[in-house]
Amino acid sequence: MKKILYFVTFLLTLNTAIANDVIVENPIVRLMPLNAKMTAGYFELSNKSDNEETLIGAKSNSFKNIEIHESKKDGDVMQMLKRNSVSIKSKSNIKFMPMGLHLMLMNPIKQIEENQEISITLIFESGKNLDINFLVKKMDEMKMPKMDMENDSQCSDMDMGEMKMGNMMTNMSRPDFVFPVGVKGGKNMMAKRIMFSYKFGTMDMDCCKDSTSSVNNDFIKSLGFSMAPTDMTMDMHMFHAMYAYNKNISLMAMLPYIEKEMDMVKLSGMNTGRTHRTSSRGIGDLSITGLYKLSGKSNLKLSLSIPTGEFEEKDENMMGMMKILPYPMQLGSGTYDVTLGYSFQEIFSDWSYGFQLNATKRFDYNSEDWRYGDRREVSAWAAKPLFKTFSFSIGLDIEHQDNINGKSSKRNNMTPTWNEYFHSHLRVSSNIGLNYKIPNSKSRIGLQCGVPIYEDVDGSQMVPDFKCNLGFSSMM
Ligand SMILES: [Cu+2]
Repeated sequence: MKKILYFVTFLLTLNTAIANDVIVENPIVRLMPLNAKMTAGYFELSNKSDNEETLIGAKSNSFKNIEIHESKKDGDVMQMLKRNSVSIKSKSNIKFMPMGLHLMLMNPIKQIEENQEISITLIFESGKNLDINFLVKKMDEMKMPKMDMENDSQCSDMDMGEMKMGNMMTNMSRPDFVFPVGVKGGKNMMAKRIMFSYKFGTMDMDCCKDSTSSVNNDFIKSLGFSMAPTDMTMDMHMFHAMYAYNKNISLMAMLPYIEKEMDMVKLSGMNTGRTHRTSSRGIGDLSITGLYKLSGKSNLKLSLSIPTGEFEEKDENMMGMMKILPYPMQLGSGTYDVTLGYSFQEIFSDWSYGFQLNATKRFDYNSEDWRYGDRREVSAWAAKPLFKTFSFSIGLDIEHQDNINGKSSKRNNMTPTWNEYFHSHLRVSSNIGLNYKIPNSKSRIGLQCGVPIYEDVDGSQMVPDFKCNLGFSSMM
């Protein structure tokens, strides 16, 4: 059988060798698994003529689309880049082979079979067309390296999620390719890609801590306050759109819709012991973000927060009068703020890890003469794919928030939530998460929940007892 095969190959080679002064040898197509959307073609090109020849493309009745690609190493990940042409100097030859130049054969018209012959026409700039019979061969012996296709600017016409070629599973199809959903900002995408996502974040806070210890209402009363918060929930619906201008620069816009609720209790005076609920809802601050890819593993983020959120939300107080709500119940900052971020992610064959640093600087006061304090955050995580579609992650978040600067003229002294010096905190939380990559789609779902494990706060503050984020994203 093998001999026949060699003979057939020999005949094919002979057949193509006599066609021209450009000679194609060993044309083979890698056998692909059932239902795969793409495979690769390899051959050797010799230019026996006195002129340079330039290969500018290929076509076939067996594939809807063929591109010339070159695999290149970027860090430890292979990338495939589209080549518009490949020139072969006079009296020289060039090899199309695994991990190098190849014909990317996309969207087969029908399933190809081992030892089948496939006719592919190589198109040259000189007007020369060579019809070559490629032989379909199994190529298991050639291990393909992992490919980081999401970083590739050009392989964009195919459904990457469905790409299965030999031993190759792309990093991009891994559930842990994207950051855990609670990590802000994201990764650069392939050029011209658009992604929409929706994230729901919820946080529940209880009262209170002072420095590192829990304190009760009597303690808050002893500080001279006549009211104390007892419970607060914050729900955020975040709508993101992201566009990759090119493979290095992506732009992102995010608008949150925020709902807040705070329960208070009267500690002294009239109505002692009476509870009261206030709420606020509406859009928060719009953020416009640019991501700049530094390498296959890291990017820089520059984000501008635009004060579209209300910072003078009102609700009825215990006496039924409309009053401005305290700082934590506001929806926006009222200021233009800048966040600088850095993300890093390393993907190994069976796990991945990453971290993100964010620093938010607020330069100006809002029209009520106050501003939220600056903020620094670190998020780190390790993730492990459990199945092809699921990954599990554990993570640690550290946040450091400064006190409020300035004072609202409408503040009062009744509750610690109105105290500008009761906002600074250092908080460490641990979290767990799940990423799910919806099979045969470009959509993902993520869930991440965390609890604080260490807190050091200035004054008496509410502290979260848990937070969760649930996200859905889809690439166009
Ligand atoms: Cu390719």
